[in-house]
Amino acid sequence: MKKLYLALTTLVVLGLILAACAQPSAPEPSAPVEQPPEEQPAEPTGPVEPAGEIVMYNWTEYIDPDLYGPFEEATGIRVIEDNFSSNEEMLAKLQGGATGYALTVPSDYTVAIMIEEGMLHKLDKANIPNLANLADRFTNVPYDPGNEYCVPYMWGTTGIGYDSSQVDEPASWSVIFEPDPNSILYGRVTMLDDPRESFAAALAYLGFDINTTDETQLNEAKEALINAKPGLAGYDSDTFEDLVAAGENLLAHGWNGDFLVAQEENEDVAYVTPQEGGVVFVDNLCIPTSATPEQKLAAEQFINYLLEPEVAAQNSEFIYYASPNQAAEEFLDEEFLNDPTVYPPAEVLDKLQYLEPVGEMESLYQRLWDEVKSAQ
Ligand code: SPD
Repeated sequence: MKKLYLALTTLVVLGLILAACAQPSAPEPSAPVEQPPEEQPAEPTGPVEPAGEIVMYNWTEYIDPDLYGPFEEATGIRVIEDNFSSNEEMLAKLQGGATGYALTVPSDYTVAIMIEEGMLHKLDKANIPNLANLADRFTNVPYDPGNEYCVPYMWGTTGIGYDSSQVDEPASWSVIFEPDPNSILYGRVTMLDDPRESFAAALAYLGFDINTTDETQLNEAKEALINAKPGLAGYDSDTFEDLVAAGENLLAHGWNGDFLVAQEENEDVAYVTPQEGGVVFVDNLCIPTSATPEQKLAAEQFINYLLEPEVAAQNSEFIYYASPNQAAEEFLDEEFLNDPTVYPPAEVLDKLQYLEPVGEMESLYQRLWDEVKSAQ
C-alpha cells in the first residue's frame, strides 16, 4: 500500500501543478471597443437541447451493450460506439483533430495529460446528480481533484492471464522476459500493444519504478522487451483473453476484467499479479472539448444514467471490472464482490502502482516502444 500511497501523493502534487498550469492567462487590459450591431455575438436563442445521437469513444468490450436501448427509450438519445486499444491511440486521434466524439474513456494519467492540454470540457454537475453515488475515495482523485472534468467509470489491474490446465501459476514477469525455446509457452504468449503498459511490465521485472524517467533504465527496459520478442506470438490489446480461452495462446499480459470475461468461456483461464508488481488503473468518462453544447448535454445525461446504481452494477458484472459506484454495491452479487481478481486483497494492492504522466519523456517512451515493435 506504501507504493500506492506514494504514487497517489505524487499524483496529487502533479494534479495541482497541472491544474495551475491549465488556468487561462488574464487578457491584457484594453479600452472597450464598441462593436457595430451586426458584429455582436448572437444571443443564445434558448436552452440547449441534447443531441439525438452521440458517439462514445471507448475501449473495446468495455460496456454492456444492453444498456444503450433503455437509455434511448427514456431519453431519445442514441449512443453509438467507436473503439480504441490504448490511451496513446485515443490521445493521438483526438490530438490529430478528430471530432464527433461526445464521450471518451481515458485512464488516470491520460486524464491529467488531457486536462493540461485543454482537451476536456468541464462537467456541468447539475446534469449529473448521480455523482453522489460515487464512493468517497473516487470523488477527489489526484489526476482530477473534485471530478471537475471526468467521472471515474471502472477500476482494475494489469497482470498475467494464463491457461491453468497447461501452465503453472506464473510467479514472476520472468515467464515473459526470459523466453525458453524448450517451454510449451514459447510463441504462445502475447503482450499488450500499449507503450506505457508494456514498459511498466518490463520496468517492474527489472525492479525499476514503472514511471521512471531515467533514460538508462528505459533503455534497459527496451532491451528486456526486445529479448522477450522471440517467445511472443505478438502484441494484442483486443483479443488476448479470447486467444487464451480458445487454447491458441497459453499466457497473456493483460487486464483482469478481460480475463474474467474469458473465464465464462473457459474455466481454466486464471489471472495473477506477478510478485514484482503491476499496474492499477482508474478509467474515466470525459467529454472532449470538440463536443458541441448539444453533444455535451447528451453525454452528461448518459454519464448520469451510467451512474444509476442498478445500471452501474449491471455494467460491472457484464465487463467484470470493479465499479467506483458505492450505491451500486447492493446490486452486485456476493460472488462478484468476493472475487479477489476483481477486488484484490491488500497484499496484492500493495504491489500495484498507478501509471503517472511523465511529461516530456512521453515521447521517449513512444520512440523506444517504436524501436521495440520494429526490432527483428
Ligand atoms: N477491454 C477493456 C480494457 C480496459 C482497460 N483499460 C485500462 C488501461 C490501463 N492502462
